[in-house]
Amino acid sequence: SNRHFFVGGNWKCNGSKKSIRELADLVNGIQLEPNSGTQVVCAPPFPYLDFVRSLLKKEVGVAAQNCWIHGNGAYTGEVSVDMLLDLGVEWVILGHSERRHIPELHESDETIAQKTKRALDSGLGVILCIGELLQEREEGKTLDVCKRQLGAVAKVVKDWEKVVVAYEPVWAIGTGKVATPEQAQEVHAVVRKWFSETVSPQVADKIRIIYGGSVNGQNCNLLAGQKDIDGFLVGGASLKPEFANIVSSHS
Ligand code: G2H
Repeated sequence: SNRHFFVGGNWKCNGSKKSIRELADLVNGIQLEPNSGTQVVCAPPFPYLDFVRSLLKKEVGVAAQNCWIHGNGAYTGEVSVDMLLDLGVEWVILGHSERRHIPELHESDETIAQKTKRALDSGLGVILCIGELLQEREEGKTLDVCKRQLGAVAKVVKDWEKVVVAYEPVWAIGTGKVATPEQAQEVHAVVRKWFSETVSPQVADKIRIIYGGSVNGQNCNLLAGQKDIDGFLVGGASLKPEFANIVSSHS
């Protein structure tokens, strides 16, 4: 395809100034094949965004892991899209399953859709995460759940140019139980078809659909070889040297 491969490192709630300095060195040292077009983005916790933007070479993007649904104002404890832009942050991860499903957070489809709209309207790129719980997969609801999560966003977002969709089956996240290439490809193909039918064939052809959930240096190559897998969102392995192998898995 003509879609540029996209690899995000979701550092989640991890890191210190010391460990992050080392990780930035590692990411800066990744040699991308000239003309590969592969896009690499790192997502540190909020307090380290400015530090990480200053450490990483400019070809590597920086993403926040969340953003506030409204603008600046009397919203104690929140971080606005304007602040992210001011720091030179280019992307935000929204709808991560941890934000959807951790009981203390419990973000709804509608909240995630409104955050996505605000981020896109301000010029940020959005890594929009979708995916089913184990129980939903066992009940045969995987595709319905993904379509419902995307549908909420499609109600308020018309321009998908700066969206990357991350399919992350919740049962595969941080469990070491990676989806098989066939399982992932099946969902990615249905998601692309959904875009073709619901948004437009042009958007379906262009949009990157990346896979997340226990991706590592061993399993990345077969996944990357699937027709509709355009990259990865990497958690645990993005904190380790094998992140370099994952970035290079697309050959
Ligand atoms: C899924 C993924 C990164 P991990 O959450 O978004 O994490 O690779 O640790 O399963």
